[in-house]
Amino acid sequence: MITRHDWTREQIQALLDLPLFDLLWQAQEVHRSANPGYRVQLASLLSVKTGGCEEDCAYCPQSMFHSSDVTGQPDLAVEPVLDRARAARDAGAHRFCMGWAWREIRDGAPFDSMLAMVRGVRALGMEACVTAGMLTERQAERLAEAGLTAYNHNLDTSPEHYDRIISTRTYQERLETLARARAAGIGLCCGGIIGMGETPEDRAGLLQVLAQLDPHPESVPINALVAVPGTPLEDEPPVDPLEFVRMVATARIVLPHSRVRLSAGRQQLNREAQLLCLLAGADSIFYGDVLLTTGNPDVEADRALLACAGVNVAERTEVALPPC
Ligand code: SAM
Ligand code: DTB
Ligand code: SF4
Repeated sequence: MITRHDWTREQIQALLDLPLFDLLWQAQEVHRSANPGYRVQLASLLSVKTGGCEEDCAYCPQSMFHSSDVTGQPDLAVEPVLDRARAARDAGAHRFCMGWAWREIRDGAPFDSMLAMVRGVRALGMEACVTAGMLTERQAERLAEAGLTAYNHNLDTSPEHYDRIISTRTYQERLETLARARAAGIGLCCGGIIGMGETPEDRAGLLQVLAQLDPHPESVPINALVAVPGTPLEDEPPVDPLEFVRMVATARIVLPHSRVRLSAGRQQLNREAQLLCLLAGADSIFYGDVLLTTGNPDVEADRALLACAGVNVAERTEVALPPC
């Protein structure tokens, strides 16, 4: 399976516009060839530092610019975070992702705690992912030394649509953060959100920029906007589930070896739409009743979902799935 970095926007747009069954057929061919077997990685999320963020991302309930109910909370300490990681592992998660509502990482005690959390999660035998805004070269190196598997920093949308969503941080700054994490040897988790008033060209534009990253991000979260009251996007209409399926399928074709993660917005998808996403090549879900601040399908429902389709969870995790 050839990995390409030269997809044109028109080519990606043409994929997004294919008759649905042709798109699904292509996506399945790519998925079965690049990632044999339908295996799904279970990733659990925890917000370590919640709310009070200095950025103005229009979708985010954690921004101090918005009047959502999420307010600044004290940071969680190392031990409670590792207790949660252990519980997630025992419930079958393979990856533990931790979020900080920061504009950027600053040196000091909270960063030292972050490093301890990364070391602790790795010692539990799980992949560790951190999302905490911008970082310096040295901070990236220290995270790499602590054993961080991946840094999550999303491009969110196309370069053209971006300025309508965020004014406090540029697209270029995001690309530079990604480059610093990559240079330190950390895997990249980078994706975006649909349902923020973007055009189909913007969706193609996001996937094009992701495909230009060389190597491709190992992990690509595809989020559907969770329209949280009090955020500027609170009145955006819900994403059509088949649009979500199309975005996942196209991501799979353009980024054949990346782990495509069904991320925010799964609560708005019924069982069949989620299965179509898996059929289209999604190979990870967030597993646990909350994402960072918003809801997610409960663990039992997710286990039943995978069991119904006979889908296995990713390699290391040995979870006995209940019968359908
Ligand atoms: N502050 C860090 C940052 O922005 O990189 C980390 C946390 S931030 C909440 C991580 C990602 O969650 C965002 O980049 C965005 O793609 C996604 N996200 C946040 N709020 C969302 C929402 N309401 N709906 C869908 N995705 C959302
Ligand atoms: C990503 O792209 N989606 C996850 C993860 N990366 C960190 C976060 C989704 C957050 C949804 C809104 C919330 O729960 O606050
Ligand atoms: Fe802050 Fe991240 Fe939310 Fe933007 S997405 S407001 S940077 S927590």
